[in-house]
Amino acid sequence: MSFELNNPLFEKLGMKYPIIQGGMAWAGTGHLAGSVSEAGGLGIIGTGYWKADKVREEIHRAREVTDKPFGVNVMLLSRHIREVFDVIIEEGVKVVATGAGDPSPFIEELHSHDILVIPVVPSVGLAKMMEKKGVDAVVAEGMESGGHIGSLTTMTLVPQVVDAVNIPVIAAGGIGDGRGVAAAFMLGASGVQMGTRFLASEESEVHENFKNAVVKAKDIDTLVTGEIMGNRARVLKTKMSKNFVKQERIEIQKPKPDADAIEDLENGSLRRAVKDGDKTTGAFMAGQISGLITELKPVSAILEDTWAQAEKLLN
Ligand code: TUI
Repeated sequence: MSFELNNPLFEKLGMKYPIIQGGMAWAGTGHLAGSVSEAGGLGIIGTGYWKADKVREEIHRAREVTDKPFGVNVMLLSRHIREVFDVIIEEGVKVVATGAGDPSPFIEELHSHDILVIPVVPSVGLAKMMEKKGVDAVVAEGMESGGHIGSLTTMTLVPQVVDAVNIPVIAAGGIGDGRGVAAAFMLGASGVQMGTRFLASEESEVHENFKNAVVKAKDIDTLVTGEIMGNRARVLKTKMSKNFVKQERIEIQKPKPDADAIEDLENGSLRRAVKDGDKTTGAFMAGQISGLITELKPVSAILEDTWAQAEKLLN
C-alpha cells in the first residue's frame, strides 16, 4: 500500500517524491539541484545575490546532470532580480521559487511563460495574498529553517496556512527525515521542502568544513542573527556568529550602514562559509534540524530513505 500523493503539481513535474530541495543561496548549486531532480525530488538553484551570468552558468550545470525539471529560487532582497528573471525566462526554467520578499510584480509575467511560481511565505497573510495573485503553491517556512526566517514555527504556521488557502502547501523548516515529512502531511501539507538535510549530502558542493559542522552540530547549536538590525537569519553557532549578535547591540546605536555595506556583509559572509569553510568570518546558514543529521548521504539515499520512513508512518 502506498500513501496517495495529493499534489497534482508534483505529478505535472514528474516527481517521484513530494520533496523539494530548498533554494539555498551559494549552497544550492546547479549540481546539487540537478542531482535532486534527477533522483526524483525537485532541485532548486538558490541564486541569493548572484548576478545573471552566474545564474545562467548554474542552470547549465544542472542540465549536465538531469533532463528533468528543476527550479530557480530568486532572493527578492537582491538588486539583480530583473536580470535574473530574464535569464530564467530565456533558459526555459519550469519553476520559480522566491524568498525574502513579495514576488507579486513578477507573477503574471512568469505565468505568461508557463513557469510555475512557488513563493516561500512566513505568514498566513502573505500566503493568502499569494493565492489571490494566482501562485501555484506556497512553501510555508517555519523559523526552524536556516538562513533568512520569519518568526512562526513550522508546527504553528503550516496548519494555519493550510486552513487559509486552497492551493498546495509545502511545509519547510525543521524537517530532516521521514518523521518530519509524516508530521508535515498530518498538518495538512502536501509536500515538504528540506534544505539543511541536502547541505550534508555527497552532491552538495559546500566546503567540507560546512558539511562537518552540520554533521557535528547538536540541537542547540544554531542562533539567529539580525534580531536587532533586521534580516533575521539562522546560522550555526561559531565565534563569529556569537560575536555578530553582540556587535549588533553596539551597531544599532550608530547611524545606519549603507545598502552596499550590508549586502557585502551578508553575501560575503555566506560565500566565505560555503566556498572557503571559513569559521572565523563565515556565516554557516543551517537549520535547527542540524542536530538530527549525523552523516553525509547521497541525495538519492536521502530521498529514498526519507520517503520510505514517511510512507510507513503515514500508512
Ligand atoms: O529566503 C529565505 N531564506 C534565505 S534567503 C538567504 S540570502 C540572505 N543572506 C543574508 C541575509 C539575508 C538573506 C538566506 N536564506 N527563506 C524564505 C523566506 N522568505 N523566509 C522568510 C521569507 C519572507 C519574508 C518576508 C518572505 C516574504 C516576506 O515578505 C515581506 C513582504 O515584503 O511582505
